[in-house]
Amino acid sequence: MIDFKKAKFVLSSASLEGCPKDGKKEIVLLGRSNVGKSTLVNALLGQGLAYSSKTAGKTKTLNYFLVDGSFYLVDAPGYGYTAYGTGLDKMFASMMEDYFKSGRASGALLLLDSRRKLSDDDRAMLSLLQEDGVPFAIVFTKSDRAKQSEKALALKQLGETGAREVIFSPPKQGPTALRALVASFLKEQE
Ligand SMILES: Nc1nc2c(ncn2[C@@H]2O[C@H](COP(=O)(O)OP(=O)(O)OP(=O)(O)O)[C@@H](O)[C@H]2O)c(=O)[nH]1
Ligand SMILES: [Mg+2]
Repeated sequence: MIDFKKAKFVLSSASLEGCPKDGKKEIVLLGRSNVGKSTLVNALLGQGLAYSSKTAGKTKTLNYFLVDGSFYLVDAPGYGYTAYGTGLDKMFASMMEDYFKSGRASGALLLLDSRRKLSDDDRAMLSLLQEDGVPFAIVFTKSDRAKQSEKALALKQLGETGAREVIFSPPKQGPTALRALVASFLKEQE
């Protein structure tokens, strides 16, 4: 059993070179800016280690959290945030492409807003995950703010993605299902 609450922040890096080199497995959180990645990291870890903000573009680096001394949860910057012009998104795209090519990710959680249509960037990220064969699950965030009809629509637009599982967050039963999902990605790669 992984003790998710036994977690610590390890490092931030804006490039692959600065990422940990100890070969521990990694689960990465992906999604547009402000979708709730850092918030989900904190929910998984049961503590406020990752910085979340009302303002989009808060996370600007790959942030590594070591969980129970055994694997890394990686909080990534969001895409689709244009306040810096397209430069940031280009940087994000090349950094994440490098990241996937490196084969570092044992699994990914792709976060989508329960109330919004899939953006072109969301679709591009789905394609990237599929092409690179990274096992992934979809987490629909902000479901506490979504109407039933919006949730139904969110599911409908997914189609065939090859996602392992689709979870609405925050889940009613707390982080248990999300933790089990992360554990299943790690187990598979043993
Ligand atoms: N109601 C509600 N608000 C949420 C949820 N998840 C995140 N938020 C809020 O959404 C805002 C953005 O959350 P973050 O976790 O910072 O988003 P992020 O994806 O890390 O954003 P970037 O770092 O900019 O890429 C914050 O104000 C959170 O409190 C949720 O499930 N429900
Ligand atoms: Mg963030």
